[in-house]
Amino acid sequence: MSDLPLVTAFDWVPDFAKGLVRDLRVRWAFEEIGAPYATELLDARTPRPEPYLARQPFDQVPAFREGDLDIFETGAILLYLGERDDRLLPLETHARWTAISWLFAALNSVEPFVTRVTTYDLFHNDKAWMPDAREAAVGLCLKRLQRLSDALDGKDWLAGSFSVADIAMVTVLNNLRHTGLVAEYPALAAYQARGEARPAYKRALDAQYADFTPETV
Ligand SMILES: N[C@@H](CCC(=O)N[C@@H](CS)C(=O)NCC(=O)O)C(=O)O
Repeated sequence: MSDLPLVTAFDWVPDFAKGLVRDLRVRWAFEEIGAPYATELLDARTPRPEPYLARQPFDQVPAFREGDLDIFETGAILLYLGERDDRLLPLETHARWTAISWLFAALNSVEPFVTRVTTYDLFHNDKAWMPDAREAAVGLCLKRLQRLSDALDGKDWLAGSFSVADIAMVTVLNNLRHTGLVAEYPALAAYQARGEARPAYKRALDAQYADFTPETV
C-alpha cells in the first residue's frame, strides 16, 4: 500500500464526461506544486463498495485520503492542499481570503447554474419540456458568466496570482464546453484558455485520461 495521498477517480466514464470528472481539480492542484499522489480507481457503472460511503457520503468522486485523514468535496480538498502551499493559496491575508471567496463562488454561485444547463443538455434532451427549461437555465447562467467576466476585469487570475480558486472556476467553466456560452464573453474565454494552457493542467488531464481503461469494443 502506497503512503502517497490517495485520490479516488473513475476507471471509466462516458465520452462526454472525459476530462470533466472532478478528480481533475485535485490532480491539477498536485501537479501545480509538483507533489506526488496515487489514485484509487472505482467503477462508475456499479455502486461503489459500501465502506466508501464513510469517505464520500454521496458515493461520488473524488474522495481524498492522507494518512488517517479523509476529506470529501473538491472545495475542501483544494483548501487543504492550498493550506500547505502558497502556490495554491496566497499567504497574504487579503489575497488569501479573496482566493477562498472565489473558491466558494466557483462552487456555490457559478457551478449550480452551469450544472443546470448541462443536466438538461446531457440527460433530458429528449423531454418535451426541455427547450423552455433550458432557455430559462441558460438565461440565468449567462447572468453569472457576465458577472464573472466583469469581476475578472483585466486580471489574469481571480485572486491576483493563480490559486485554487482558478482551478475550481476553470474546471466549472469547462463543463460548458459543448456550448458556446463561455465564448460569448471574450475575457472569460481568455481566462479559461489561460488556465487550460498551464502545463500542470495538461499533466492532470493526461493523468485522468491515462486512468481510463481502454474500451475493448
Ligand atoms: N460536490 C462534489 C461533486 C462530486 C461529483 O459530482 N462527482 C461526480 C463525478 S464529477 C460523480 O462522482 N458522479 C457519480 C455519481 O454521482 O454517482 C465535489 O465537488 O466533490
